[in-house]
Amino acid sequence: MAFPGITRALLAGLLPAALTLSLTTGIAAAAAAPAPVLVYEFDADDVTTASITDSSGNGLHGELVNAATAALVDGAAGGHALSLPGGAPTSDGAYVRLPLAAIKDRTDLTVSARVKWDGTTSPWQWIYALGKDNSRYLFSTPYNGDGRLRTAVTTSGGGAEAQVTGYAPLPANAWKTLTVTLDTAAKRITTYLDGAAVASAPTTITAAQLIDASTTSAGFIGRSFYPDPLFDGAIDDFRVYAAALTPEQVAEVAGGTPPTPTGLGQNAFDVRTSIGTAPALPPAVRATFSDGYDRDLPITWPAVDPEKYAAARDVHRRGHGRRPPGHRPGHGDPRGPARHRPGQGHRRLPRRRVRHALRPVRARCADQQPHRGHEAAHRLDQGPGRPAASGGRRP
Ligand SMILES: [Ca+2]
Repeated sequence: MAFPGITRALLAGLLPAALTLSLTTGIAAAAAAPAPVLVYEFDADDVTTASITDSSGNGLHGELVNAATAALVDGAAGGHALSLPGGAPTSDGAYVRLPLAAIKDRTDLTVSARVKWDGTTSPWQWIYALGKDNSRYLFSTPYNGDGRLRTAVTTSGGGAEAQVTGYAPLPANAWKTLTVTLDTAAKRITTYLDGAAVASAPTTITAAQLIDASTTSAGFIGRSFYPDPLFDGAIDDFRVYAAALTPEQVAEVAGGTPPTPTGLGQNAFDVRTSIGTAPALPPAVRATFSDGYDRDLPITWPAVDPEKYAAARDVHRRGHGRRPPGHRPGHGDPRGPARHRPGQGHRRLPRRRVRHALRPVRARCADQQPHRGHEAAHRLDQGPGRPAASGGRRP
């Protein structure tokens, strides 16, 4: 075509996609979870010894720092849990230092703990910190700067974090099982709450990259690598696995029946793309769950037939090869995704063509019932140059 840049700009349209969430066969029978490399149950511990017993058999005992301010309290399921007082990082609040072998030479990782956060909303209390320092770490906080549950991993400081964020804080004053998997095969980090995935993010970081040759500890329970407040609450059944547990294994470790989705927060999506570029279909949809904590439900989309987003090219190849004055090609346009901008040159083109090219059509869930293990089908059967589907609206 004569002016591919123009074409890309003008034909950027909202591709319709019909999203169908379909019931799949459900959760497969769980293969037994691998043995953890570190388990702190606190049941047999005496905080005056300043040592936390690893019951995994691997001897990865923890060091209880500022032990005088720690206490043993009732555990999540009988026995004891470790209560930490919180407070300023410069205070004498207790925390646990983890032995280096917990993460040294590991690739995949799962961290799981039962957590009873006291609900003090000073942000960025880290439940645990795995890694070297404030450049290389993996952590979870019940309450970030936006008041939300947050897990993040980085090897280049805070600006390079892969972040997994919940829709609310970790529920406080109740035992909750928080599990994080670092899956280097899937290249994802995922946070689970009580055995059900909250959200995930892409990352290529491995456990081994969280430390280097000069690192002497695997990090902490109850303390951040930054000067953040100490964790205020109780911890029980703290586990590290040298593997990324499957969703079924995470649910098994959490115990009980995981919360289930009860409704979708959104059942329609606007999908916009440039001609010739596969549309970025939403990877997940916010859903309500039976425990009252919203989570992301991932959507698995099949590949989109390239013809579906290439067809509209013909519309503007006919009679619109002249570059409008003042127009800047949409590809690489610093103003963001190409779309019609009145008064910036597109108006010189026949209005009907432009309007049709940019008519938005909403993607819909044909089945609004959320399902665990959901897959989605899309239907891109309505080019931008044709009338919008029911529910469509103009920009
Ligand atoms: Ca316990």
